[in-house]
Amino acid sequence: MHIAVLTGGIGGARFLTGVRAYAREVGAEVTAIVNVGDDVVLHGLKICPDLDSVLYTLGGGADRERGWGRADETWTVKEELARYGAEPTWFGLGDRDVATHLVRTSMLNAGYPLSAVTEALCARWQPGVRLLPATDDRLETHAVVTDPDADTPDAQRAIHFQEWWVRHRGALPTSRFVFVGAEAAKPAPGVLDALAEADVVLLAPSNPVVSIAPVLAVAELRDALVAGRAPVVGVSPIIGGAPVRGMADRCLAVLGVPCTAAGVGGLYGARPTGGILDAWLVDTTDAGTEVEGVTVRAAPLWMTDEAATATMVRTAVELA
Ligand code: GDP
Ligand code: FO1
Ligand code: CA
Repeated sequence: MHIAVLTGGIGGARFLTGVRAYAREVGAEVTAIVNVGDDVVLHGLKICPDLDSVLYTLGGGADRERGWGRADETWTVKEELARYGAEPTWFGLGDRDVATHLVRTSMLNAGYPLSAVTEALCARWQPGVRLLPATDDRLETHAVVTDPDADTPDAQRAIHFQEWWVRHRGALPTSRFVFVGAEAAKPAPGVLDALAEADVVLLAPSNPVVSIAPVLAVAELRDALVAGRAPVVGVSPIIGGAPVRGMADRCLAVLGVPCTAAGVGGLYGARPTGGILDAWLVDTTDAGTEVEGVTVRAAPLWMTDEAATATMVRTAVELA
């Protein structure tokens, strides 16, 4: 059996530990197709937060509390950069993490595509699943915000997702998100094959607006998902009307979508009517949720540990 998973960072990484455990039980192969919309170049270094969250989590090197970056991290580079006044000071690169960005940036500068670089990083971390960036091409999430510091009131400008998320904590008046480069972006090598070979496609309980939507913004990827033979099963990141962690509520508000399991299910939509879902897994708290044209099932969706998460994955696969 082949399982393909569309995923973002922290929530997706945790979900993938359960997918990996389930896959080991049943002898399945797993390909994770990871969001790159969060990626950014800072201090000359290419940083891929979602790929790294997945890599470190599956490789046993993640900081469990923080969710992003390395365990046992130190911050000398960050302190020294601040002493130079090197901007941005609002984004912290840990010393261990910097090594990853140095290796990645050197390889990219030498001409390797991101997918090849990711494969090289996996040689160290042995994540136990195949990790593919959604695309090797430039695809950056930007937020169109009303700039509080602008001379003209109501002046809109687009800022990088990291500035919106980390610096402003998603609190600026925001009219929309744009996925810069998405029109021209092609799926990375292996992505279309993974979708074609998949017996089931799972949407991790990742942020639908800024983790899953940028992946689906790659038109050929979305088309392959929609036209594919594999059933598509989504897992809700929203439980009882709130995100389990993070700011999905702020992201959904920008789209005018209710922060509920039904709201996110409706945003993804049913495959026969232009959406992507065949089935939608919601938490037991949200039992009774209905999404038009989609099979909805309720099961415990708290990813408290690997075993609970693997059980949740089994339910999702069986729902297919
Ligand atoms: P990010 O890219 O680092 O923001 O991480 P993702 O987009 O992959 O995942 C973030 C989402 O994971 C958030 O919207 C959370 O609500 C969701 N999430 C985190 N923990 C859990 C959990 O235990 N259960 C469920 N269902 N969702 C979770
Ligand atoms: N998130 C923060 O809130 N503050 C940071 O300083 C920060 C640094 C950082 C460095 C590397 C990395 O891979 C991720 C980092 N994150 C940081 C997390 C990241 O900005 C977001 O959580 C994700 O992009 C949302 O998926
Ligand atoms: Ca993300």
